[in-house]
Amino acid sequence: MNRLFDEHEKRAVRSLDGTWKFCADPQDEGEARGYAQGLPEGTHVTVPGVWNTELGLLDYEGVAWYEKRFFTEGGTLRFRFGAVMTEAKVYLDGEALGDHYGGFCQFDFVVRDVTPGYHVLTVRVDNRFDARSIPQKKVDWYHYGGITRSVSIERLQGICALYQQFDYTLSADLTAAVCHSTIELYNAAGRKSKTRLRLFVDGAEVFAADVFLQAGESKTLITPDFSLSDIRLWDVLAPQLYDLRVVTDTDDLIDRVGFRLVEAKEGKILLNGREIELRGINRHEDHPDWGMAFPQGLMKRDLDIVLNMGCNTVRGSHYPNSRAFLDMLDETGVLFWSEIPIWGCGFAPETLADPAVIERGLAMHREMARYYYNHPSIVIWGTHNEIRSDLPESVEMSKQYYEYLKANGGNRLVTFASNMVMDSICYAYCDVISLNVYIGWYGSKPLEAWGGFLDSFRHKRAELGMEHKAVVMSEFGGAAIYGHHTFDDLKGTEEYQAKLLAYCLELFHADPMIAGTYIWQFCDIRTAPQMGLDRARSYNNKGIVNEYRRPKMSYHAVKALYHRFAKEGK
Ligand code: ADA
Repeated sequence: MNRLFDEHEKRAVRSLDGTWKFCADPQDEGEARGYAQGLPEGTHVTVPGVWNTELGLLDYEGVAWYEKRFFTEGGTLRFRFGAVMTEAKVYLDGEALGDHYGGFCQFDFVVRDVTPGYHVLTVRVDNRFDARSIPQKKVDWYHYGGITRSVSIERLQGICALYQQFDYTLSADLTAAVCHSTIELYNAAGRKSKTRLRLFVDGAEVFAADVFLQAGESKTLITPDFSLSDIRLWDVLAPQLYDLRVVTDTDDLIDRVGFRLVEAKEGKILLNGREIELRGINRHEDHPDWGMAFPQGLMKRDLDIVLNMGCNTVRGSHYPNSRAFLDMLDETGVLFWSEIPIWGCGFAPETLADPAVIERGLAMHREMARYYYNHPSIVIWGTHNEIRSDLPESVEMSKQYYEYLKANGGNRLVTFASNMVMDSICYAYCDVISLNVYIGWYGSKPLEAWGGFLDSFRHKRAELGMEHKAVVMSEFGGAAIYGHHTFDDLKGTEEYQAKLLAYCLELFHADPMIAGTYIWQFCDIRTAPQMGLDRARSYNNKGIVNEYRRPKMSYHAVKALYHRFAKEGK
């Protein structure tokens, strides 16, 4: 399932996870052949999953069809997909329900008057690229295909609560909050209906009203402000979650919220009024046997490793992560940076300036901000990664995304990961400056060049009049092939990687300009030569654990340092 807890007690939810019929469609003729009504041939695969882990399909890029037969008691049904990579067209008994673009966010379709009995759900999945794809074909990870997160059917009855966004403002002393909630209602019944709508926070009723809706009507209701006192703050490694429950006569929607305040002031990042040093790591959701379709046990294992290492934050490079993982972070008090898959190296300047591409990325930000809004763990939104932010073509995109997230993203800092360190013209569009720098790995500069780099950037920041903006080292690191050791200081060995990371971390920790670090990267990840990058083993080997989560020397080096930094403070 996509969450760690049941989102409904009243609403009937049927999981469609499990075995689905599957058929690759390399000639893209399934529509003409009537696959929407049901697949005539094919094998079986597991959903959630990626097709690339099926034998013979590792590098299949194209169209594929999925089919699931299910039983329902009928009525109004909501078909909910956790994520489909990359484009999905969904059909019920051959009738198109709609489509969705973008591989990392949830979407759903509501269908009325479904008859009781058996039905066929088919999904046409397309993971090909075009000129406006996000991401573009060239990426430094593996471009999988498939239904990668859970699918479920919800049976909607009467007036239902389909969505809730919870907003709050904390008092200056952080002990009280003024809150309101935005609730989207839908009448699934075939006639005008009335319900008693109630909102509970941690079991206490904070709002109630009678609501009337016509058959099939949708309505957004914003509750009046209400106050909560004696707030238990959600904090780093000290999470306090409040249960949120919207209840109607026939339906309910359960979520959670945590009260915390994140700020960037005077070159520092503050959580709940205290300066925090981000001790982080970049993590791709990738595993050789599962691709991006992570079972929860594996997410938990990754999180255990991250916590054991002394991290207090994870960057979800380079796309919105599974909500079950975010639930785990909410529950453990680990901070999260969430971004959309605009991975700059693949984008030509004219593509970045293309209004259709900007709009497609904005739609992804809208979805991310909407569905991830209530997660307290998300404290940073990332607008894009390593685009040519030194060029005027990047300005409009940066500006629009920044302004959108500031207005609609809740209490979060907005940033972008810049590799145009000295030359970016987009630093106006971030609250925190984030730098991706690979001194000691790419190019010929030795590790000792880091000190000079930090000083140059300090001057640059002053020159830009941005000394009030905190600086985060959002990427740095180097590759090590697991098990490769020498007596010499060779790039590619575990020894060199451990030395590089320890050198950088000590330097950044001692530098008052640097508010935090995200090591590149958590685990070795699969890459694909045909996507334009040629990596040893066809893996990006900069993980501090390998792809099976076996620790390299650097893991132990980072662990010792991050635990020491946690004790020392910045
Ligand atoms: C970039 C990029 C990462 C990864 C890294 C590397 O900074 O953002 O996704 O490709 O470089 O390993 O070179």
